[in-house]
Amino acid sequence: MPFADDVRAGLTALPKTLPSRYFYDQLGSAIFEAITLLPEYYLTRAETEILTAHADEIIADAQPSRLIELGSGSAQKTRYLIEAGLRRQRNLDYSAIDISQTVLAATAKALRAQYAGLTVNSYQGEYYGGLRALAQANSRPGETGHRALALFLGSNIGNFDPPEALRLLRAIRDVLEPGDALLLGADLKKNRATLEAAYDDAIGLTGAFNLNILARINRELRGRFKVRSFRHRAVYNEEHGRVEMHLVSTTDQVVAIDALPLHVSFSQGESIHTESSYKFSRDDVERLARNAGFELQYVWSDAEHRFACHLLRCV
Ligand code: AVJ
Repeated sequence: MPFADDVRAGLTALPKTLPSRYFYDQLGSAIFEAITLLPEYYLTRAETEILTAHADEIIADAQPSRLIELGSGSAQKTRYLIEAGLRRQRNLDYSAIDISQTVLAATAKALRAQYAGLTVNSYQGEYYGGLRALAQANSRPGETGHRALALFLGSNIGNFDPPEALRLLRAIRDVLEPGDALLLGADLKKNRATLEAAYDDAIGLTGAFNLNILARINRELRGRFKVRSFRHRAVYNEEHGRVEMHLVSTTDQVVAIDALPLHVSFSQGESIHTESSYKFSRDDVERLARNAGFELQYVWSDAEHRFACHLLRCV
């Protein structure tokens, strides 16, 4: 079981780590949805502002007859692009890749009911598996003139270390053709106070989001974490250009995880690194794009220049 294997690997490593993709069980996904409403968590609002203002322009540049979204979730922000696409042409294909079958089914149902000209295809899986399934379903040798626009929004790219981000963009590039494009949403580098507040909010939702990974280990792997004996820490690591989230042990303790089985020792102040959320400059995105086989063509930003959407053209 991947969760068990990854928990074992992360908690026996030094320093200790847990992969941030395991935040998103049913409770974690609900907490994340709530985080997007926090005053401190500006990312979702800034990206929505960009898509509200520029969807028609983005669609005019990309001219897609097909949208392919990685990590679609409820596809709330995607609707601006779907509606712009359907203003340009009567019919549009939408392929959604998401880890959650429940979310995919609900999103597909809602989108089909709302948009008559929209064909919805769902691919359940993690990004790489979803891209592979999509590529297999869409081997259309010889077909031309049907441009695709891939969507990777929300600064979800930020959770990948640079080599992994490059590998993922290359995998996206591999399912696209020259002339197709990728719209990449990325949170921008900015002052420490704004970044740290976004990941350490006043009412403690982000702390709950972080601690839930320990509660999930307790639920799914018969872990015996005393969740109250860890505290949430968020810090901007400027050298690496990333906000790090940690869970810090407030005491010396040994935690059993019965389903593995495993005993994990913590000293007081020792941390588990649970998430990196990379922040980008325009040059960072340009370099990443070029190395993955894209060319940075346009950048749209919100009024306060906190967040940017980048149109990357396949070369
Ligand atoms: C969904 C990965 C973009 O890194 O900002 C929110 C997740 N972590 N608060 C981010 C998250 C802490 C979020 N992403």
